[in-house]
Amino acid sequence: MDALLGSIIEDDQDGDNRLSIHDSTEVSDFADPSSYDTDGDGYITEFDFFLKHFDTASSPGQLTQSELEAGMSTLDAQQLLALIDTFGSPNRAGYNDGVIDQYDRYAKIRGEIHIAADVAGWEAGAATSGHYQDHLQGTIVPGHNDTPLTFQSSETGEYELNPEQFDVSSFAALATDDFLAQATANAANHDPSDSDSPQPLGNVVTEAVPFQATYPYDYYDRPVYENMVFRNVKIPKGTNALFINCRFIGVTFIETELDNDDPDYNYAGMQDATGAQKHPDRFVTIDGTDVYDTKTVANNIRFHNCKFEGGVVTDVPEEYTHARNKVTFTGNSGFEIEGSAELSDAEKSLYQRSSLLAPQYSIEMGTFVNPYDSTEVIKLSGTIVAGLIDMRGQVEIDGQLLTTFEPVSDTGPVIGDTSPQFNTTLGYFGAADGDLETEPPTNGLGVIKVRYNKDLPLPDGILGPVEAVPLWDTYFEGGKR
Ligand SMILES: [Ca+2]
Ligand SMILES: [Ca+2]
Ligand SMILES: [Ca+2]
Repeated sequence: MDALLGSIIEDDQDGDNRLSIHDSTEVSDFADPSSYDTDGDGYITEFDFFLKHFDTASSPGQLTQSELEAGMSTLDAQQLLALIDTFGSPNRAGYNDGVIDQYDRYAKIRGEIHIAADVAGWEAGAATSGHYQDHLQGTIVPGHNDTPLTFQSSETGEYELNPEQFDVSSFAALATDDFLAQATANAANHDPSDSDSPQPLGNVVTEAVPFQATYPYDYYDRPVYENMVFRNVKIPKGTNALFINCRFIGVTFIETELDNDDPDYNYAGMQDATGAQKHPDRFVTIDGTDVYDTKTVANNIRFHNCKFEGGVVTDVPEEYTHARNKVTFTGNSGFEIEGSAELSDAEKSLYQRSSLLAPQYSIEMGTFVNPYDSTEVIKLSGTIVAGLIDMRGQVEIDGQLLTTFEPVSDTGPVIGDTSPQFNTTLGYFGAADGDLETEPPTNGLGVIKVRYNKDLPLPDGILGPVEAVPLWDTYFEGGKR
């Protein structure tokens, strides 16, 4: 694999991180290039070496789970097989047939990558340095006649979305109902003999943030709301709740203080595992008042086993403050918009466009510890908007993912030259690989799929940019034609 990467760095001409056996420059290191093309797709890729490495005489040309187990744990083998065997369209050849073979042509990305920076910026930048391929690995398979990788892309500028471009006021206006009144009404239906009934108010749990992280940076005392139904609800600042097995209908609007650009905002009120204050001297000033605990004005929420027949929308604070403004989804949480009996057709299409609209929020999805637990599967559809997002375990997104936070050294929450620590994380990485929150679990890899749906309209509340394409044939002046 190291030799292949070396050849790609030296000889790949088009940036797709694979070597075409029909391009003599790309395969100049190989005496007999086609002999390395195990899957017969005309390219030498990681996948060819993977197929060859694990294949045995027991089922030539096909990798079974037991063949993979020669090089990894049973759970890793199970999940890697599932990941590669079930990517893409269920109608493709070789889909979910229980083996990995030439039909399961794994690629890291199918489509195009556009990068605003130039190559020199990547190769000389403090965050990366060296060859960009050391940091951007895996086969890219573009569509027919498309370009796999474009540096200095003007398209990234055209479609750049800043937090200021999101207007969530129409959603806030829909969330008319009082949170505590709804919670109190739910709790009134508590039946001590029925554990599925709404649980009484007043239960509190203390948990780490991020939840289950090996290296949490804060702890919260969360009020627990269990087995409840909420409708068009506005969750007030400072609620910091844990919702278990709750159903949310319509818009769930999460309020937070907008004035959060003080560098101490993340730190004021931060606690250690014993509950003691980590930075008792830090505070921020909001509307002329000194606030020593910003938990009281922000909202850090966890939804466990919750279903949403509608959208989750947050206020858009000035700055990204991941310790304070965070929404975490765990358990079997997901959106159930299409089949909802509660929503009108117009509401369904509204929330399908905007199932999660959290422009400056930190979003955490999935589990840090149970990558292959069937009770830990998150399913989302539509356009997901977050400040930054971390997805671990088993997550499926059918739609698209937009993140709004651009980390800049010594600006806002980014202390010093730590901008690479503010990233979107898909899957498990250890601290040595730059994920300072956790270490990979020992029991598997997880399966994350992001399937872009180009037909999906962007969510309401985006103020721009809009592209108008003239359809000349549809307009004519000057009488009969
Ligand atoms: Ca190539
Ligand atoms: Ca190949
Ligand atoms: Ca297969």
